[in-house]
Amino acid sequence: MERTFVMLKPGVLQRRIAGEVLSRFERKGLKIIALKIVRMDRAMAEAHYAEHKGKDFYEKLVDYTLSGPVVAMILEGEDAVTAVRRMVGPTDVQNSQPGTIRGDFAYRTRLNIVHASDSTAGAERETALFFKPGEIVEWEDRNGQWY
Ligand code: 3AN
Repeated sequence: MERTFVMLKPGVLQRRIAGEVLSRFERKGLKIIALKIVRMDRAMAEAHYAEHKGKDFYEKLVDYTLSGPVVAMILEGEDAVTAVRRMVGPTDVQNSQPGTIRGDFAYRTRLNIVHASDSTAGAERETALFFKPGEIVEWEDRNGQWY
């Protein structure tokens, strides 16, 4: 089963909408196998957003990421990377349809509330940055026939 990494950005805890966002992934049928609140340090934020270093929004993006704790998680499901990206919606919030997480909760692209891995390789890299192997809990899915 495929795994993906998701991070709810600092605005989510500030706005008290972590439960609402998390419940969307659960309702869809994705399985939470790791979950924690993390206060990232600068090295971690820079590693996470290394591909954007040098872009005009990079410094503000890193500052925003460091402005408060984030909620990090690993979700499992069939084609989880693509499924979660579809639920999250496009990066540019002006293109995010209502019904997507960004479309429903975000007004600014830089504050687009959620990060989700864009590939299985990305998911593995980001998972390693946030989680130790012992923090990932594999559990038996007794409702598997529903999903
Ligand atoms: P995504 O998060 O959809 O994979 P990326 O990886 O291109 O998008 O961008 C990472 C983060 O950088 C976005 N979540 C967003 O917060 C910020 N970002 C990307 N493009 C812009 C932009 N043009 N202006 C401001 N912030 C941006």
